Amino acid sequence: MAQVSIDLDMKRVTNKEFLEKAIQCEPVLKETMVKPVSIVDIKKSKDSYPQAVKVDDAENMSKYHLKKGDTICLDFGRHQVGYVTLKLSSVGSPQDAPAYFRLKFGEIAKEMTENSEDYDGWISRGWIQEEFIHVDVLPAVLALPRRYAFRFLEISVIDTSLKWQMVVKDVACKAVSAVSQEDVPCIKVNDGLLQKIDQVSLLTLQNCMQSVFEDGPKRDRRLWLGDLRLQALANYSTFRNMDLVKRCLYLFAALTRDDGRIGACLFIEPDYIVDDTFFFDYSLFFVAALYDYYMESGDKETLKELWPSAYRQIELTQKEFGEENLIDNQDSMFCFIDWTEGLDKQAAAQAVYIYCVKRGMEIARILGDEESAKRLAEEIKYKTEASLTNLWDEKQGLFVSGKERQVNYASQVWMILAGVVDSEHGAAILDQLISLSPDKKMVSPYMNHHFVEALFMCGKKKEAIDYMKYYWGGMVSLGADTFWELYNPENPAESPYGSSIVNSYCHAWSCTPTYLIRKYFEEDK
Ligand code: RAM
Repeated sequence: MAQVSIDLDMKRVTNKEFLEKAIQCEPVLKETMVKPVSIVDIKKSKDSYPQAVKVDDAENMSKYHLKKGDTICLDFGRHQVGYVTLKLSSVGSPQDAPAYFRLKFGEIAKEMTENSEDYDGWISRGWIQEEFIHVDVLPAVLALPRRYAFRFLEISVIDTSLKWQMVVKDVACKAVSAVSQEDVPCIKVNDGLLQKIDQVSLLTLQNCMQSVFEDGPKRDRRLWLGDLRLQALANYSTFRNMDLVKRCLYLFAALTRDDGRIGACLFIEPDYIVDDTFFFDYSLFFVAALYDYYMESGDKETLKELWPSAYRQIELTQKEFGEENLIDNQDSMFCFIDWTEGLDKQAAAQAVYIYCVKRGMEIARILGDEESAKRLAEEIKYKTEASLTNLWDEKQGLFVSGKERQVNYASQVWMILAGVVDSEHGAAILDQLISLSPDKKMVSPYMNHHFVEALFMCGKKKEAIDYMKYYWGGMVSLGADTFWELYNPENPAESPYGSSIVNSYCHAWSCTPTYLIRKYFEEDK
C-alpha cells in the first residue's frame, strides 16, 4: 500500500490577512448548459480500453421504456464537470412501486465497464461516481446535488413493477469552470496529432480550473501544490487567469503548520483547511510557483508579501540534509516525485531542492534582499557540489540515488532541470538513460512532463515532440478527451490505488503539453 507522510499531531495556524486576499480572488464560475449528444453502447472487449458505439440520437431517449434490468447510456460528447438534472416519467399502468435505479457516471468508456463491487483498493470507494436512487412519485425532476466529472451517464433500472416502465425525458448538465477553452487560440503548428494533444490538454486544464486549481474534478478535487505549479505554467500560456493562481498562492501561505510549513494540499470546504500531508518537494514548490507567478504577472506586491513564506520552506527543508550536504535517507514518501514503486528519491529530492533554491535566490535578488540571495547562492553551491561528488557515477554516466545507488529516470531528469549539469552534459545523460532503460521508469504524466521538459532544455526538440506524441498521443489513441492522472503505456491498467476504478481521467498534472508545445515548439513552425 502506498503511504503518504502524514503529521497527525500538527497544529495549524491561519494568516487571516492572507486568507482574506485569497477569498477576494475567488472566481465566479462560468456556467454552460450541456445536453447529451447520443445514446451509446459500450462494448466490453478484451481490449482494456473499450469504445462507445453510437446506437441512437440522444433526442430519442424518451422512446425507451425502461423496465427492470434495462439500461441506457448517454454520451455527452466530451468530458464535463457539472451538475446534472434528469426529467423522469412513467408509462403504462399507474406507478404502483417506487422507481429504483442506478446512475453511473464515467469519465471514460472503460469506467462504465468496471464493476464497483470488485473494488478493493486503499482509497475510498466513495470516489466511484455511482448513485442508487428511489423516486416514489413520477413525473419528477431529479436535480442531483453532487458535482460530477464525466462524459458518460448510464441509467440502469433496478426495478419498476410488472405494470409500468420508466422514461427518461430529458437530461442536462450545468457545466462549470473558471475559464472557457473557446477563449484560447489554437496552436499554430501544422500537425494534426499535436493540435489534438493541445486541445485535450486545454479541456483538461479548463475542467480542473474551478474555485481553485483542482487536481482532478473526479478525485481528489483538492488543491495540491505539485499540480498547481504545472497548472499555473499551462495557464500562463493559455487562459492567463492570474487571479486564480494568486488565490491559490495566498491560500497555501495563509494555511500552514505552526512552524510555517506549507502542506502538500488543502481543502476549501467546509472551511479553508490545510491537510496533514507534507512532501519535501511539494512544500518547496511554493518557491518555484511564486517565482513563476511573478515572472508572468509582474505582481511585485504579492511577491514581496509571500516571500517570507517561500523562504521558510527552504529553511525547513534544509533540515533534511546531513553533514555532507546530501539528503539523509528517508522513508519513500517523505517526498513525492512520482508514483513509481520502489523509486529511490534521494537524488531527485536533492535536485528539486537546488531547483527551488535557485528560484528563491532570484526572488531575493528581485526584492533587493541581498543577504538572503548570498546565503542561497552558497546553499546552491554546496548542494550542487555534493551532488556531483556523491551522486554522479562517472562509469555509468548517470546519477545514482540512495544507499543502493539506484539508477532511475527521476534523478537524471531533476538534476538536469535543476541545472546541476549543463545542457550538453544533460543531453548525453538523457541518451545514456534512454539506451540503458533502467527498471525504475516513470508512471505519472507529472514525471513524464518533467522528462519532456528536460529533453527540450537539452536541445532535444525532436525527441521531446516524438515522446509527447508517444505518451500523450497514446492516451488520445485510447479515446482520451481529457488527460489522465496515470498512464503507463507499458501497463495501461496501472494504478497506485489498488484498482484503476478510482483513477482520475481528467487530471491537472497531465495538462502540460499545451504549455510545452507553446513554450518550446510553436514559434518554430
Ligand atoms: C495524488 C493526486 C494528486 C497528487 C498527489 C501526490 O493523490 O493525484 O494530484 O498531487 O497524488
